[in-house]
Amino acid sequence: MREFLNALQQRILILDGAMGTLIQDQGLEGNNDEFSRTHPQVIATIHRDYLEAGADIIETNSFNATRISQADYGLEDECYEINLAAARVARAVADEFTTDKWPRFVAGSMGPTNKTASMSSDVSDPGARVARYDDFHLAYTEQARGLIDGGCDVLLVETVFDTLNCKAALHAIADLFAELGRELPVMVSGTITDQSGRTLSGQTVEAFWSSISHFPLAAVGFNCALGPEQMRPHLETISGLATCGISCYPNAGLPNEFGEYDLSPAEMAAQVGEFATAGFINLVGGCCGTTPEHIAAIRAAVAEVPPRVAPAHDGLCRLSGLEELCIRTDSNFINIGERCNVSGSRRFARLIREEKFDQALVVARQQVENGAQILDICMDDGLLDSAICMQRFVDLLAAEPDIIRIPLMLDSSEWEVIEAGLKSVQGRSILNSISLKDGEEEFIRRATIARNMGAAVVVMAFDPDGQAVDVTRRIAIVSRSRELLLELGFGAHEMIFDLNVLAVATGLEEHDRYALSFIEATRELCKLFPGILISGGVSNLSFAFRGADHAREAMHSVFLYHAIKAGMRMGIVNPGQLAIYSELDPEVRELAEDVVLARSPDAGERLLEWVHSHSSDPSTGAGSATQPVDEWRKLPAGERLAHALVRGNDSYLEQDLPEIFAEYDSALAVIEGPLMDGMNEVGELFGSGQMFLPQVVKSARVMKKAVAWLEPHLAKSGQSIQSRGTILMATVKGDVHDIGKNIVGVVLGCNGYEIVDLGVMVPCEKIIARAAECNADLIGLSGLITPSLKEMTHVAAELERLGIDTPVLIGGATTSPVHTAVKIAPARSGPIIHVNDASRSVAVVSALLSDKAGEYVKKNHQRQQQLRERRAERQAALAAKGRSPLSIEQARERKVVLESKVPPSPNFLGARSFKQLPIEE
Ligand code: THG
Repeated sequence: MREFLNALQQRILILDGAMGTLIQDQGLEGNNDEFSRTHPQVIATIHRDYLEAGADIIETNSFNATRISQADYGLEDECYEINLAAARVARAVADEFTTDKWPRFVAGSMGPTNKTASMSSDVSDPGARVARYDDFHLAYTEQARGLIDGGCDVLLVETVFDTLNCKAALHAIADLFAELGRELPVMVSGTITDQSGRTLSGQTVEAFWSSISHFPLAAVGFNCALGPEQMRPHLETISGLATCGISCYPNAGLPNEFGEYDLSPAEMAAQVGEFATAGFINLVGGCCGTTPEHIAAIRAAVAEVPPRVAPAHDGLCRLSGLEELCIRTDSNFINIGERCNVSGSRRFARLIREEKFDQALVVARQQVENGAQILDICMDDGLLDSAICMQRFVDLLAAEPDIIRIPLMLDSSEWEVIEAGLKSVQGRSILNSISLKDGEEEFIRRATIARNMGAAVVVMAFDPDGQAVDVTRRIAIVSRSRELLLELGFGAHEMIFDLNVLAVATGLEEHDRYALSFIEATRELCKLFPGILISGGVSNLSFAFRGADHAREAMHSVFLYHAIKAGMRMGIVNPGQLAIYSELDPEVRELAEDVVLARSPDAGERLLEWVHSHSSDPSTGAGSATQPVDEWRKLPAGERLAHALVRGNDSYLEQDLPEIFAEYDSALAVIEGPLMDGMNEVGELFGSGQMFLPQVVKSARVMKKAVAWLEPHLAKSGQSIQSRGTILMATVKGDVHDIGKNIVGVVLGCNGYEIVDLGVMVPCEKIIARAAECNADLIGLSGLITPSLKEMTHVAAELERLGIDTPVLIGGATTSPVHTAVKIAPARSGPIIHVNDASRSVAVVSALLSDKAGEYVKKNHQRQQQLRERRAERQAALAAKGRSPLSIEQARERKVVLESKVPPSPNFLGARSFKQLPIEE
């Protein structure tokens, strides 16, 4: 390796010329690669001719020796041997010529195969592929192994017409090097197919380079398809970018009308000689139509010219689809489109669920049209086969040049899903995300795969203790992750740090400073690590205002205004819904700014009031100026209390409670009557989008006050608030998200339940052990990411195994009634209840802990049974349309029935010899 790299530094190295035409000249035709085994002397002679002409490097006769190409000859299982033979022939000849002063090198030729990984093989299905990443990985592993074992000095992945094929080859080579514990220099040579200046698969030169630049290449360049003249501009471009050597081996001109190449050795040498003086090249040779005479002439032309000196890396983040996206230091904020996310867009989720991928592509296109520069793709949903959906969608995107022009961000909490995406894109994508939450070893493992697959990474500010929510922890986690990535060989431009944009104005005071500390941490990190790429999921910020789009837009705009000033470089946003800070209505801007910058404790509430006073829907006007203030005071006492609860208004409690208590005559009756009615109404209003999270929390606080007032009366009648029940809550193992769980905890706590909160990343055993210890009446499992759904099912199964029938509540962003019914509930016989959101928790919990619990559980069970049946029907209907695979039973039912069960017997058994007859007979 060192010898080769030294030589590359010292002079322009000469590659050989065409092999195929010379083989034909020897009267051989057919499977060229097989001639290394059947006619090694012919191949050796060709190598000798090129070495005599002055080549420093000869290429093995193995261009098509992969199982993909050799399948045409039925030789797919012979590829290792074919490559081994090719390398041995070349090695032996190169050794004949090598002297101390002039080493000759063998480059193992690895062609593109005859298949393409990123283009469809079927006109009626743009997502179809005859060969995929894993097929290429396997084929190239075998090839590289044979070439290395046969004694090659260099590996040359060449004539790359589809960058995805090439990425699979580089990945295979990296894995093989790791296995062998030894490395060879690796070179890549792409092919710009025609005057379009793009590869066959549609990439520009810049995009091509960015897609493979993750690999520490010895050289990159172009060969085939073009003559030197047509290749020049592309060489100039890549020469200005690539931080490794540049190779070039053009055809001897463009083919004439007979398909022959006319450029004479002298003409060709003059043209490539000029590349050398222009300082474009480090290696030069010839492709189709070139002969040993061409190589000799080229050698003479460049002999005295010093090799090109590669530029140092400019430290800029370069991503790509079909085109390059270079994030320059002075680039504007980079918009990453958030809408192709099944958990972030109801519309997109429906389209994917119904397999309407063509319409899902429209969602992608709209974002590009609205200015997205990167597309985030997320298929995380408990009821989808997310990896398949990811692969399918990305494969389809590949056929939409107006969309796939931009880079992708593959967003999943499941590694296989991200991998499925990465294996389908030729461009340089962003992997979203890795984090320290599962420890450093796992972080390193995943980062290494990301690197071998050529992806930039988003690093979330998580660790085993959870999400970083303050400045100090954000900085500590980012610094440590950054250090680990640098050790792994990542450049600073290949890592993007996500500092956790979390929901503010939820009604919980501890969330108030989440945005402000994001902004502060951004500012600090930019000082510590100039040029650091900081990102975040902007729409998370306003989850508490779901349904109030104007307030959300204002919050996003204000947040971005400050975060960008602090140094935030990119963000996941809805590009069609970005308001401009200076054009915001000053009133709402001020309110949103109070919220985002935590400028006053009642900021959230005031923004809420603004939402209500600007709502066209009068039912939303809770507590707002549109509602005549004292109208509700005329209602009967019980209804007044419910109303106060719904409005989160505690100013009349003192006045109303004695009257109500007198009327109902029992504290419990008040709680279970008007108060519960109120909480149920809260649940309904929230569920239908007419109420927002902070109001739910406010209602819960009014509840708490009311219950506190009633408590002495409860005690007097032998009842007590403490006896309302103990609820154990935990975010399950593997998940660090806890904002939702904490809100539910507060809401239930306000309602007199004792909450035992085990925190985040809680293993199943701990949940079960602690539930027994604290004698929990209910167990609440929370989670935001899809792997948590499996973990919840696991907890359910464990409870079943141990014979524990404590009811389990399921909640969190990716959970759903259907998933709970179909996947979690069947894991146990005890009750599993899905709780849609915080506002529903009180109603569910009180029902479960009342004397009507049995009935409630039965109803829940029936409802889940219905959901399961409905889903089974829907699946069957989809299957009937042939859009999703049948079950194995169904498939067996439909098996082909052969007419005769008796196979015909052969005419004879055993060996028989034939007398060879003359051909005329
Ligand atoms: N960091 C990183 N990746 C992320 C996030 C992050 N990926 C997912 C998420 N967070 C960013 N994406 C979204 C997408 C949509 C919404 C929020 C964040 C959203 N959607 C509307 C809602 O839920 O109210 C959906 C409305 C509709 O159905 O159309 O808010 O932080 N690295």
